[in-house]
Amino acid sequence: MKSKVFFLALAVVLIAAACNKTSSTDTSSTQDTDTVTQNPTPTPVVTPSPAPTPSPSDSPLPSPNPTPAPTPTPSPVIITISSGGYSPSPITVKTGTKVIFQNNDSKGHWPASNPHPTHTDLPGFDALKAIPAGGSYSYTFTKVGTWAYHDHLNPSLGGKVIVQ
Ligand SMILES: [Cu+2]
Repeated sequence: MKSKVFFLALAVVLIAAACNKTSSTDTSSTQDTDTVTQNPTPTPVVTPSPAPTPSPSDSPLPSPNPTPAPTPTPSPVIITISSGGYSPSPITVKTGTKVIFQNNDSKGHWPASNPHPTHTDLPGFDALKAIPAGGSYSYTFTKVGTWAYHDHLNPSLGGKVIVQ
């Protein structure tokens, strides 16, 4: 460390000394030019201004808020099916929520969108077959609305999912 600092200081001193030498010689040479009073060149300095590149940062701009709304995927919701029906109901969920219909009954159940028997209110919301005892069917609600459903095997049972 100390030797480095020493050499740095030495270099500075040497450079300073060199500058002094050249500057002293310069003063003598500039005096010579004084005698040449002719001025034959009428300043042809046109200055071509070679800087026509106006801000190359126009095209980039690649980040105009590329992340619009984090929208954290909501956690799944479980609706249990028993001999008494579907519970809880009605239930309110956020868009994109996966609803799992868990059949805890000893018989099969078939949740499907209203109306019975066409199931056309919310196409796709239809187990398409009976969920066996202990089985489950899941549907992800992506459409805002109030979606009534029924048990296709026992249309008096059913419920309602409110998607916000
Ligand atoms: Cu039906």
